[in-house]
Amino acid sequence: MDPTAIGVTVGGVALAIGVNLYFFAPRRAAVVAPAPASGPQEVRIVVRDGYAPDVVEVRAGRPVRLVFHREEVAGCSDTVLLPAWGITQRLPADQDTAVEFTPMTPGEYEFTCGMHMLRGKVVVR
Ligand SMILES: [Cu+2]
Repeated sequence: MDPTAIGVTVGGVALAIGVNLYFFAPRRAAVVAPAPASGPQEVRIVVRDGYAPDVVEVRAGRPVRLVFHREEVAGCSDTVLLPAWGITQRLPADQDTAVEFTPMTPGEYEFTCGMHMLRGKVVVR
């Protein structure tokens, strides 16, 4: 390959990586819940065309409180399911709704909307 072809190839690859980072990285960045000396590890999650953040990292053996704030009226995001902890919770629009549980076993646990289209996960460490 001549230098121009190499330049175009490298540029194209860099652009592809950049586009992927732009679209996927922000939503995949895990938020690590602060672990206070007492009280639950709390994380706020905005619900609008998905969950933001959609990956939440918490510590095992301590209570967790996820506060969902649903910023949309339509769609099936009106219910969130955390099957690992037997939680099915309605999320009224434009307000905070908290769910609480205590994860005991490290692993990755999915949470979804009522029809399993919107997805997020709790990473327990
Ligand atoms: Cu859904």
